[in-house]
Amino acid sequence: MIDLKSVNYDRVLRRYDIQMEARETPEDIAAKMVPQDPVLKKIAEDVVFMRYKNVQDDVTAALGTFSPEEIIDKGLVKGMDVVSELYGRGIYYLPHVMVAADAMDRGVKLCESKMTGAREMKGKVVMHVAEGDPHDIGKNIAAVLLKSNGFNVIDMGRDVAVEDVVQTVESEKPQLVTGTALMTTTMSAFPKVADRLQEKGINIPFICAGGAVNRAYVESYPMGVFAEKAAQGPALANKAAEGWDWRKLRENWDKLTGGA
Ligand code: B12
Repeated sequence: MIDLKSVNYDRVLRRYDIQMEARETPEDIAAKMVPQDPVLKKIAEDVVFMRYKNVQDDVTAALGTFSPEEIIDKGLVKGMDVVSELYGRGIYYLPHVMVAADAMDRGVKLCESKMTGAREMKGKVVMHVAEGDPHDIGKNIAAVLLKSNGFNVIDMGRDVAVEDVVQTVESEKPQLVTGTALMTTTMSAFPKVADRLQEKGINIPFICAGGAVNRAYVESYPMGVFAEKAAQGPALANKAAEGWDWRKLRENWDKLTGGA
């Protein structure tokens, strides 16, 4: 029997960091995660603190110094990373997340309109979010980066049925297909898509991303090539357009993506 009078509760609380977490405010957490550069920091904070009215002006000001791709990757996405952390800790709730996502979306759209990337099409990509999954923020960012890098993107949106993905790949004949899944209940759609495509004799790389999946899972079914960040998309897509198959992309994954 434990003698409860002899337990030092301060030590228990300290050990699990409960006291510290309870005291941390969104501002404290954001300060540790947002970029150091003052211009990018302001943009990340616009997303974290849902200042959607400021995003337009702050992104416009940043466009003088940073490329649209940098503003997305090092400012807007960093802000959304903080929002994810706050939501995960139960400090933010779904309404916060939705307003923050709207702020990010405004910034992404403005960046997209300023992108001057190569307009000559390198290849075609079919993108989707897994069946049953509504989380399309990351897929939308990846789509913007692929478009700005000269890919013709067929964006099927979110919650896309396995058979619809297969039919679209069959009719559009892309060099690459991508899937995003943030929920453990939806990631099992990926091996189904891969199996159905293989049954039809289609063997193109299938880039799979989103918080629910990791490299080991994605490489456990044919055609799967993992991506951790939207910014890794163009490097993988460039090679797929050059004719690399999914096995070669997997072998050279660290080199192409900078590891993860
Ligand atoms: C935003 C959000 C929502 C929004 C989604 C809005 C939208 N339009 O996307 C809303 C409010 C709608 C929502 C709803 C729900 N959500 Co939610 N949500 C989130 C949250 C907070 C952030 C996700 C996000 O956008 N992250 C930022 C983006 C940028 O990240 P990302 O998509 O992963 O993309 C990155 C990479 O994966 C990659 N990437 C993605 N796609 C692609 C594609 C290519 C080609 C490439 C190269 C790269 C790439 O690039 C991006 C970074 O550079 C997460 C928490 C978390 N920690 O992730 C929960 C989370 C995903 N949600 C969760 C849940 C459970 C739900 C709900 C079921 C909640 C509920 N009880 O109702 C509902 C869904 C109901 C339904 N079935 O319809 C869980 C999933 C748990 C699980 N493991 O299954 C999470 C993890 C929260 C949690 N900790 O419990 N959610």
